[in-house]
Amino acid sequence: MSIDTTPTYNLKVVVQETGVKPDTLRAWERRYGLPQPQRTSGRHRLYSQYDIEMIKWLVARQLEGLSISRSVELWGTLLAAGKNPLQEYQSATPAKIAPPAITPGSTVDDIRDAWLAACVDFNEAAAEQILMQAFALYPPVMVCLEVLQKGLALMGEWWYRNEITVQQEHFASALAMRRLNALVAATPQPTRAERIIVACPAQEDHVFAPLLLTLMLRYSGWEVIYLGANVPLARFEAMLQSVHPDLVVLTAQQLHSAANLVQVGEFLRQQGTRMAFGGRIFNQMPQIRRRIPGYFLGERLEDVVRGVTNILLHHATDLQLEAVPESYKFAIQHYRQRQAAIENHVWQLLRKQNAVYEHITNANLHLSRDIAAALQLGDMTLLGTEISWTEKLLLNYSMPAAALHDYLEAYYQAAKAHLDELGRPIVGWLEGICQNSGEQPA
Ligand code: B12
Repeated sequence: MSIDTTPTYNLKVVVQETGVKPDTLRAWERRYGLPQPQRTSGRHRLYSQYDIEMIKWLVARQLEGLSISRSVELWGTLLAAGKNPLQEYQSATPAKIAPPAITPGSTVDDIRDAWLAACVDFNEAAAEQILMQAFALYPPVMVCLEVLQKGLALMGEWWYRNEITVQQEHFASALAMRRLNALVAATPQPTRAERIIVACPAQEDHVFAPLLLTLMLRYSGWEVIYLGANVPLARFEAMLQSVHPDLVVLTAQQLHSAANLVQVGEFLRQQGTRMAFGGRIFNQMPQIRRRIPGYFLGERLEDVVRGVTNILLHHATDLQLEAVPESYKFAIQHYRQRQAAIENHVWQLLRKQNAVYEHITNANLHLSRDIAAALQLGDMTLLGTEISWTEKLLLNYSMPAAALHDYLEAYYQAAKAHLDELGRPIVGWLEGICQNSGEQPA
């Protein structure tokens, strides 16, 4: 079946048909020579049905993850091989092309709003098309920061407030990750001599930040070895010996994963390798920065390149570390030995109140991780922030906060029964929190 090549349609029709912005179409024509519409006597563009199908084809390839330049190249390769690209890839063309959500003059804020709306609707075609237009208008790092990162932070906030479901949040983060992965995969070869490892510490699954900073550092010319989520300390030595990094950058968004940086930082220091770090939790709890044996890179991802340059090229100043009290170190060991007995005791106490098994298991997992983290970071009051976060979450989801208080009371009784004087920081903190919660109206 041959498609009509008669110049028939003006730019407005093509925009309506394909959803691609006029600026983007003109940019493709200028940069890649595709499509090449005829002109009217008044120099206005006139497109054929074939041009429209070609544009839709290019859009479909981008939705599959190709860059526009690769899509154009693929078009040319197929033609050169005597094939018809429109037939070769017909089945992959999306059934539904979203209407243009972005108009000339759209700001990044408008683009973020449109992307979020498409994600909330589970409309992948629209979300991808909006991103494609955003990347045609703005530099990649700017789109990642202004649309994806800020968009994900908003999604997280809306989930917390029970305004969207966990499925909507997962959908958006999956789309953002896919796009970021494709950008990272297409980064150029390094131009600088230094080599950087980027990773999340153990128990940290949030990989958007480390992946984005991998992109930014590679764009700045460094060689980056990206390790992804949840990297254990075990066998790190072997990696250091084979890779010889100039810097290890670790990102943590939560309290317990931030605490894991203490051990990694100490290990790297012994090995003579520098470590730098950052992440949401260090902005929320600035006091923990001084416990981590590494360089704090700043509060924003935009600060990372400057921070790394400072460490690698201008030899950053010595670290200002604050030691954790010895009593806390003993408390951790003691708590770990007794943790199973405490949790068993909690279960015995709450079983009588018909508590839900999954809730108790979950609560034990989170509280024990946070207690260990607070001890490692030398400040039991850090736990207060985590408890308030959980209280508000329960409130937002109309769940009884009383269940949390009952659980903490049971944990306090169990800890008192199983911990001796070495566990004083833990029992003391639990005692304080139970007394305070008793004073508050339920
Ligand atoms: C997507 C997401 C997930 C995805 C992650 C997918 C993936 N492949 O990465 C999944 C579903 C796996 C997930 C899981 C969980 N998540 Co989550 N998640 C998010 C969400 C929505 C976005 C995360 C993200 O990528 N943000 C992008 C970053 C870059 O944005 P940002 O933090 O605003 O970044 C700014 C600064 O923090 C800073 N920054 C961040 N990193 C770095 C690094 C450096 C070096 C520097 C300098 C600066 C910097 O720069 C930015 C400003 O320029 C956040 C919400 C949020 N606000 O981030 C919640 C959030 C981080 N998650 C949260 C929670 C609770 C969880 C879970 C515990 C949920 C559960 N019950 O299982 C698990 C924990 C998993 C684990 N073990 O790590 C909470 C954490 C709260 C807390 N008290 O710790 C958040 C904050 C949601 C909320 N509003 O409460 N999550």
